[in-house]
Amino acid sequence: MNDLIIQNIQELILPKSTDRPLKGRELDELTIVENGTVVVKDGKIVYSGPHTEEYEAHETIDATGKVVSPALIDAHTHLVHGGSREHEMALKRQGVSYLEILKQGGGILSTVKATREASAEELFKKAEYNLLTMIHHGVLGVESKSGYGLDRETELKQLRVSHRLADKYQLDMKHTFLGPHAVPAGRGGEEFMQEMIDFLPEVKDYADFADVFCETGVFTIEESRRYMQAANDLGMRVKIHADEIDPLGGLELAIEQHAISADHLVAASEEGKRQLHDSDTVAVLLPGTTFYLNKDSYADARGMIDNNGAIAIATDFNPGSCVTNNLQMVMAIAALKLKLSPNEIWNAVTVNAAKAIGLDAGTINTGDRANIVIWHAPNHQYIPYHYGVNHAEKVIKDGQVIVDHDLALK
Ligand code: IZC
Ligand code: ZN
Repeated sequence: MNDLIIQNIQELILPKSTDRPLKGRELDELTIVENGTVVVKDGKIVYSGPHTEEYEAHETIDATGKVVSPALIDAHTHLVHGGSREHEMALKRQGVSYLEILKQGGGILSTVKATREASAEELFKKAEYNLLTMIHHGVLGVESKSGYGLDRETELKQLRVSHRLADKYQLDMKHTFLGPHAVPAGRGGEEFMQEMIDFLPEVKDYADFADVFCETGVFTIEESRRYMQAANDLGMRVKIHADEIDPLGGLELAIEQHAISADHLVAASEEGKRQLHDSDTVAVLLPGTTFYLNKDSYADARGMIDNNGAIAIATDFNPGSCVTNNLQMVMAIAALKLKLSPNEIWNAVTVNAAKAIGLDAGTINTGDRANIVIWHAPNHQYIPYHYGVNHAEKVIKDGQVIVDHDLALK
């Protein structure tokens, strides 16, 4: 006997199972079954496809008028951090830029101070609340970065908190070391970078990826290259915050270093975008950040897709440049500002997001882990359309309903 049948699904979204990220035109290909059925046993998908009465189960959920999809994956977050930066809103209103705030010792450096001062327990509680918010919004796969310590002790504190969350909730999580996230006050970039490189052999036991913020006034292309090479030599996969604000050639460096992903890419060069053609490096686009930084120009998602690039979309949730952990909101911004089609958006937050962080997730085909969302929405276009609110009605992890939103008032 099976455990669960989800029946009468108005639209069942089935991204393709694949070994490689979906690229170029493949991103617009998505199977959407009308009147679908999903069958689950022992936490795994037994069947997903057109309506059938062939299966029996202990429990049935009627999804008439609803959309069902794989649980979402948030492939870029700064989940574990101390404090918050609402005081920077006033500076932003006065036109002080993100990099200017950082230069004045604020921005990332103000979160570093708060994160150093917070106990592991305080960091855990805060990150747990934010993670639970993500889960309530339909996310069951998360990448979580360090980077607010800039010293051994605090970076490890953040990574341990991230692991504790993954263990407690048995989630698909990946942990990323982002030691070179900013240059601490009074230090030189090159010399601090060497300290982070020397730290890699120890950090390797705690982190799946090594990441770096390559940006004007932060780390140069040369410093980033040395770091990525050192991580690659140790057998760590690499990521890079690339071309977020200024076009430094971070995308080309990511491809050269076989990065699993290159993230941001708002200012990526034409040459970098051209090189995506023959690369499996996933361009992780973070349009919620462009929105929150009040920029006019967004990443050239269409150009990247035209060049046969692989793209994913993520929140970049962090206390400074993108203060939302609602990936559905970012799906709406991607529709409007990146001009992605609904199919491209769904692939970008499921299967391709999983590829960007080396997870085997984002699909609900036979044999897959039964991580599923039932959406209070009549069709798949509706979710990026009705923006800023939560459409996830039920979140199912390993076949168990762990979130069940009931709007009836108490
Ligand atoms: O705290 O500002 N861009 N790192 C690079 C960030 C944004 C996070 C932050
Ligand atoms: Zn980031």
